Amino acid sequence: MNTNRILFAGMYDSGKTTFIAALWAYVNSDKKGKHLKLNTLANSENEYLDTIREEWLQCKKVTRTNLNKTENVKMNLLKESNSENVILEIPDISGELFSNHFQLREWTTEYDSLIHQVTGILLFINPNDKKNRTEFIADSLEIVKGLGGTPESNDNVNFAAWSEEHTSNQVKLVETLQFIEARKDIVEPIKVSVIVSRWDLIEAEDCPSPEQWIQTNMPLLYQYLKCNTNYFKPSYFGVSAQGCDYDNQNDVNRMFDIEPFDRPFIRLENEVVKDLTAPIIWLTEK
Ligand SMILES: Nc1nc2c(ncn2[C@@H]2O[C@H](COP(=O)(O)OP(=O)(O)OP(=O)(O)O)[C@@H](O)[C@H]2O)c(=O)[nH]1
Ligand SMILES: [Mg+2]
Repeated sequence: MNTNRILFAGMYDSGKTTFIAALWAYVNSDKKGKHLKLNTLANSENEYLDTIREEWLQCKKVTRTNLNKTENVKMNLLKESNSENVILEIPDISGELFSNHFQLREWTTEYDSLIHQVTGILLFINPNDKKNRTEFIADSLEIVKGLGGTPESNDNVNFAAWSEEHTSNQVKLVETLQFIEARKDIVEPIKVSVIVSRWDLIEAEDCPSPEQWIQTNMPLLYQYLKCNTNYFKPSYFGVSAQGCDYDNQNDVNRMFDIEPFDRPFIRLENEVVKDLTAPIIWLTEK
C-alpha cells in the first residue's frame, strides 16, 4: 500500500476545492479506462466529498473553504497501470491560510506535522487573478507617458505603502515553498504539479503551454523552481476542472449535455487530455 499525502497549496480562489470535487466525481464514475479508481469505500466515505461533488455535478460553484476548518479528505484508490493501492490524503485548506503564513511568519503545529508527512504538492494558480500577472515597468512607463508625464518623473505614479494584500501571489507562493524547504528534511526532491486552473478561460487567448504561461506571467516562481531542483521537481499542467465558466449559461448548458466525467480537461505541454488524474499520477510515480 502506498500512502500519498498531497498538499493542495494555492491562494484563495485558485481552484483547489473544485479539483477535489471533480476528482471525487471521476473516481466514482463509470468512465472506461480510468487511471485511478475507487478501491473500497472504506477510508473514503466522506460527507464533505459528497457535498462538493454534488455541487460540481450540478455545475454550481463549490463552497469556499473555511479558514478555520481544514477538511481532511481521504480517498482509497487503485492505480490502473499496476493495481497498486494508492491512498490519497488531501487536506483541503483555505487559500487564506497560505496568505496568513506569509504575513504572520508562523503556522500551527498541525500544519507543521502535515508538512513533515507531505509526499507531493499540487500548486494552484488562478490565471484570472491580476496578482498572478506580472506588471512590467515598461508598461507602467507607457501609462505614465499616456497620462502626460515623462518616464523620468514619478508625478503621476501613486506609490502605495507595502501591504500583504497588494503583494504579488508569486512572492507568497515562493515563500510557501521556501518555508516547506526550511522545515522539512528533503532527501529526494519533492514533486510539484504546478496547476494553472481555469484553463478553459485562457485557452481562448491562443495560449502557449502551461509552462510558458508561468514563465511569462510568474517569472519569480518559475525561476525559483528552475533553480531549486535539489528540493523541488516541477511539472506544469493547465487544468479545467469544471470544463467551462459557470458564469456563462451557454457553456453550462453544454456541460449538461455531456457525461460529467467528460467535462474536465487537462492541457499538457503539447496535447489536451480528458483525464483529471494526470497531475496526481505524475506525483505518485517514482
Ligand atoms: N472557468 C473556470 N472556473 C473555475 C474552474 N475551477 C474553479 N473555477 C472557479 O474558481 C473559483 C474558486 O474555486 P475554488 O475551487 O473554490 O477555489 P479554492 O482554491 O478552493 O478557494 P479557497 O477555498 O477560497 O481557498 C470558483 O468561482 C470556481 O467556479 C474551471 O475549471 N474553470
Ligand atoms: Mg477551497
